[in-house]
Amino acid sequence: MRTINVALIGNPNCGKTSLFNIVSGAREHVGNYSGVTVDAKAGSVRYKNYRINIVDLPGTYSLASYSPEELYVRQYLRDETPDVIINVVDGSNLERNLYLTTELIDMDRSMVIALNMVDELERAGVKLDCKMLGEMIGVPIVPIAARTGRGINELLDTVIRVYEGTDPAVRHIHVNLGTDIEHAVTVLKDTIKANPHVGLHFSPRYLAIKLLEKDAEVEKAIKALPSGKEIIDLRDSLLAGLPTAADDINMSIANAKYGFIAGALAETMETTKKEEINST
Ligand code: GDP
Ligand code: K
Ligand code: MG
Repeated sequence: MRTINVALIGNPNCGKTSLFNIVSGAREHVGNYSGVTVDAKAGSVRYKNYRINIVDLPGTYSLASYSPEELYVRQYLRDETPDVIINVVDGSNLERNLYLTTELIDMDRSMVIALNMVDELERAGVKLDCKMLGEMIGVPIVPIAARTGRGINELLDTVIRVYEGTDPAVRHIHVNLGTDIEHAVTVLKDTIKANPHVGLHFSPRYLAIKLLEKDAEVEKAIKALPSGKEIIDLRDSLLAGLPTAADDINMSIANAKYGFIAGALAETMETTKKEEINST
């Protein structure tokens, strides 16, 4: 039997633990995230010809290095390199949840989106074309309701297809960050790629974006490498050459990502019961 190591990644309260419990048969606490314990719970399930090991990671809104949860998840992705990420998103709060997705896309990892709480979407009269949205962002999207177990087999089937490299929705895309920033990302990315000391845990594009965002942890790691200081100097001169003030670049990157999400949702999401929602 082959083994697939899967990590659940998503915002707090998107239903990761509910999904973990229903897949692995565990009975971990479900509810509002306390934000106190930062750890991972591991479980396992036999499905078809596979043993699927599954890890429930702390909830996080982004993969910056500001909170202990963010650092923990990022460290996990660096050190444990799961075969497939299940990015759990709360379907009733897509715009916000998909921000983390754009950061995972930067990382270029094997990934499936579990679009959770479809029951709530349906109750609100929201129609989402998961297939089209998945094709637009290059990640297969499976609608689920973790609380009831709806869609779980389809989710596991998709994990297997992504692992085996046979899912038709998988495609590597770039969220376009605008001409100026894209130019800086490309120059920095190529320099990172050319440095043989940079490890392969994270994609060069992800590292380039994090350096432009002045991510303290990534900066420290790159600086410690042979010729790493040259990469940081290049980053500084690229930032100085941008029309955007260095302090505003994080905002520009975030805006570009939110713009991408809004555009994708505008084409794939439809609210059919507007009146009803407004009158309740
Ligand atoms: P986590 O913080 O990501 O681990 O999320 P939890 O699994 O603890 O779930 C957060 C809340 O969402 C709990 O109240 C769950 O009962 C609820 N929840 C989880 N899955 C679903 C679902 O499919 N539908 C609905 N309506 N609620 C859900
Ligand atoms: K809820
Ligand atoms: Mg949880």
